[in-house]
Amino acid sequence: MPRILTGLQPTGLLHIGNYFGAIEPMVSLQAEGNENFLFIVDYHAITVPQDPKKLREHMLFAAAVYLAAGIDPARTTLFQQSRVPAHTELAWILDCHAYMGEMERMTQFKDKAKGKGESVSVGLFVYPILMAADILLYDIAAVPVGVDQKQHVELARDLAERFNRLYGQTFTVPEPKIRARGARVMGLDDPLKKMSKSASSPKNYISLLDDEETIRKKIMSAVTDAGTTIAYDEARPGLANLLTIFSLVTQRDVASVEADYAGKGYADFKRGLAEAVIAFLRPIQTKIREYQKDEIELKRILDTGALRASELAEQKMKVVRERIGVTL
Ligand code: ATP
Ligand code: LTN
Repeated sequence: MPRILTGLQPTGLLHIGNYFGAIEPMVSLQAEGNENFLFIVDYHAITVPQDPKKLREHMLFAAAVYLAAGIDPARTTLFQQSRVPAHTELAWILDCHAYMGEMERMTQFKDKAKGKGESVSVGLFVYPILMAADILLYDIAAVPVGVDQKQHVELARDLAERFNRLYGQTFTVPEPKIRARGARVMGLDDPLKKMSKSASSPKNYISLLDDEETIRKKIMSAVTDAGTTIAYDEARPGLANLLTIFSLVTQRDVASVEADYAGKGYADFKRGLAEAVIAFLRPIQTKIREYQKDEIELKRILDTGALRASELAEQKMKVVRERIGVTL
């Protein structure tokens, strides 16, 4: 059975880009009889300053969101990264096999370090190596991620191949799995950049928890171009993004959405989109709240996941320790 894994950072905010880029693909892959792993990357989150109390809350929120989205703990090992110490142990071993040159090419680090000067953490720099460890521990075939994470999965492939060459076959070489539509939902206020929770304005994104009025306001003020027809065109990135979102939330083809709005203008289209997004999010929001009420159950699910992940990770670490020569 092919193994699939992805991780998301525990932040208090998850947006529809995260949902369509990473969460929903995990839910559909679960239905195809794969062996799924979904984990909350708390040790990645601390590469930037975190308030400990909030981090804890965000972790439980993340777990509630995954369950609300349809992750079934019986079919997906759902766990917290820090509960499986093998992640950081393997990361150290991989640190010693990664090159400064290849790390300096990581575009996300360059983006995130911008403006931080000397005070950027070393953790942020080696972040992609911890991610490689996350993946390589479990013999993962495919990693569903948004486009922005493709370079990191490629680093994991390079490190796996390097290690296998040096020490003999140890790691499965993973493939990034990037969906055709939804892997790069763009910002509502700037359709040339991806929707991002660290955007300077909340108008950039639709949070999974936004209320109806907020969703309407954000969509009505989304940036579009001067054209008048509702037709998908890459040269009109604002409209193309809104059409993509419409199609994602309604599970309809872009062409059929266009057909509904033939002869109509932006105002009608945006109103329709806002209602479609609201209808899509409503049941998810209700479920998130329900799961959030039962902290004990959330913790129980994460405990079970950690136990299963630890067993597999420890088996792999035994081989790795032997291969590098530290086992007596
Ligand atoms: P930030 O933009 O602040 O770095 P983020 O929104 O990218 O944060 P992450 O925790 O880094 O959040 O990403 C979680 C997952 O969501 C990753 O798989 C990522 O590729 C995916 N993702 C993030 N933004 C988008 C987007 N706009 N469209 C599609 N997928 C996305
Ligand atoms: N770097 C990813 C989160 C992440 C991840 C992983 C994704 C950490 N470890 C392993 C897939 C597989 C991010 O920022 N979204």
